Amino acid sequence: MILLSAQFLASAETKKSWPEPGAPEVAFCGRSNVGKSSCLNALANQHGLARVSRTPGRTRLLNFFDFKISEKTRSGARGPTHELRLVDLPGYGYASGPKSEKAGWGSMIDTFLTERESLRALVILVDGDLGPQESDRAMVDFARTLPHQLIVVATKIDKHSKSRREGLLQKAASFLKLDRDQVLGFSSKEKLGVDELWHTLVKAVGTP
Ligand SMILES: Nc1nc2c(ncn2[C@@H]2O[C@H](COP(=O)(O)OP(=O)(O)OP(=O)(O)O)[C@@H](O)[C@H]2O)c(=O)[nH]1
Ligand SMILES: [Mg+2]
Repeated sequence: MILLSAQFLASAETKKSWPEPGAPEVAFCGRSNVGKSSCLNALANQHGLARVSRTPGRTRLLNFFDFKISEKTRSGARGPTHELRLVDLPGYGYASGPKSEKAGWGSMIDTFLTERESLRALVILVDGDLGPQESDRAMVDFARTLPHQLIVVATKIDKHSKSRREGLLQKAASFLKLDRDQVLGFSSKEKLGVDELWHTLVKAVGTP
């Protein structure tokens, strides 16, 4: 894949403030601190597009980013171009913070996932170091009820030796009741899985 452009479009909280539908959208969801914003930055091949933090709960709004990407032909030339809008969501399962605010985030994510007409796919990121949690399994089960493509990304696999990664990904898939090939290993730190994820995203939104 050849990245042509990546830019921030808008932040939104309520349905009223969502940007007008444009390119097909992919929502990035997962527990706080799992590496959603870092994953978007890796896809954008830049550090500062989405805000990353060691403190969980950094992303508090829906953040929309517009991407243009071209496929690479066998000879390395530019193939068909795709436009995608990737949406960085606040994390679920953030333990601290006021209850009312937590409920607000939950409904902000829920409303977006169930009511956004231009949404085509859902990336659920799970911590490939820690392994998927009960909240991730619940999220995957919820995602199965939606009419969107589902992609699971296991982040931070750089924390494990190469020889252990395949076993971890198999375990994650079976815990989430998915086929092994539905789980992609990823590392923002070492830029592992970036091209594979791009191919999967383009396929999932099915743009010509
Ligand atoms: N080793 C390693 N650390 C990572 C990776 N991806 C993210 N991190 C670290 O994990 C922490 C959280 O990353 P974020 O990208 O901010 O996570 P997030 O899911 O967007 O978090 P919230 O916005 O709080 O929900 C940061 O300290 C990152 O540097 C990775 O692939 N490998
Ligand atoms: Mg974030």
